[in-house]
Amino acid sequence: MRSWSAPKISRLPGNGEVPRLYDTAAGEVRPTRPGGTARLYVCGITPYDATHLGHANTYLAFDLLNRAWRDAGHDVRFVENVTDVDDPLLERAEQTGRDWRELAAGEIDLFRADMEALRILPPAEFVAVTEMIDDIAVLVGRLRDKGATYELGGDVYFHADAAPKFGAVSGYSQEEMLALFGERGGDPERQGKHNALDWVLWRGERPGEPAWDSPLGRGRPGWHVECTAIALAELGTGFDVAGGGSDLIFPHHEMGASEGHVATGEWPFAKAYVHAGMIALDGEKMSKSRGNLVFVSKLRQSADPMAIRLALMARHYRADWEWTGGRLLAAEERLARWREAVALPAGPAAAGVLAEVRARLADDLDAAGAMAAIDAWAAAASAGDTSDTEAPELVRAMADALLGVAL
Ligand code: 5CA
Ligand code: ZN
Repeated sequence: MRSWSAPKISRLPGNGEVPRLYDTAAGEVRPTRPGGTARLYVCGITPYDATHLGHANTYLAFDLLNRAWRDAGHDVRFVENVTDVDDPLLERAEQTGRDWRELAAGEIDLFRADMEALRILPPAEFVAVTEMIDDIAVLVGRLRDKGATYELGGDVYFHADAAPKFGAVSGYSQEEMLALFGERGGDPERQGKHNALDWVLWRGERPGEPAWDSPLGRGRPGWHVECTAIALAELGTGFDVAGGGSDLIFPHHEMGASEGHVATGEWPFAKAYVHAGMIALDGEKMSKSRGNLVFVSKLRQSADPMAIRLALMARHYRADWEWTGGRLLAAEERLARWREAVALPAGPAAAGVLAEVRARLADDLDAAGAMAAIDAWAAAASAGDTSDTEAPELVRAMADALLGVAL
């Protein structure tokens, strides 16, 4: 479906380093080794409510990666899904008496506008699950042909025991998996399953729910297999990074990786699993189900989207932290200092600042470290160090190209 429009990216002299990233499956920071084109899959929204700052922080993390790869001279093929048919969306539509398609379409529009305002580079393919039902059904059929599935009450389940690498992404214990599966949309208690961790691939039609014809019978896809099918169709197996928030480590990325492995016979499904931290409000993870949300669309009525971007980047993408108004104020002050400095006719030479910004970002996307380098330059420029007339433009270009901040 339609993506959103791309901001123009300023050109910079030379190239940055290829970024190193913390891979959840490896448990350490590792070099990324993309081929000519880096392949990135990021798990998109379930569009039953507006984009909140937690979502924004996650998409911003992968935007920094996208920009760093491009700066290192790679093309980037970036794919993002939208879970436009799933239980929470259908439940919200039911509660509010709205058509689920209309609800999703409105929230997806708002998401596009938010991403554009935050200057997130758009995906090459922005794919709704409802556009991929046939591909998903074919993938479930392939898993069935491999003997990795069974039927239960009209639904098709994946046998966790048929996946030799199950557990390799999260590294979680059986107890942790069971607890998280129950909390995050799974059904460990369902009677008749072979293993409590088996998950649904295809959900047979229920009265009042949307359903599609398929060789598996009428129904709709389970959650994890949608992302596996979209990633396989758009990127192929062995792509560079699968990304999302840390709440997707288990079950979503674990189960998706096993589906990809069993379907293709190849491992790893993604070379790295990269996860952003959880943003909280009032002491709890921001979540649509809890309702403790700061919406990006609301916040940008009174705040410069570039200040929102800076406020989010002030903390490392993997950190869990709490949003406060004070963070936005600090970011607004920083934005004003940077804007004042780049508007000067000259400043201290900035080639070293560019090298430092690149080095910080290549080190697992240390945006705060990169921003500190620009802070130091801006302070010196504003204090009257005016040896280089080209420096303000170079700093403006690096803030734009690497941090996505338009000054
Ligand atoms: N549609 C699925 C992924 S296929 C989904 O998780 N949708 S979501 O709308 O719930 O979340 C969208 C993205 O935002 C996911 O990557 C999720 O991990 C991330 N996310 C959700 N809540 C937060 C939060 N409080 N802080 C940071 N990231 C979050
Ligand atoms: Zn996903």
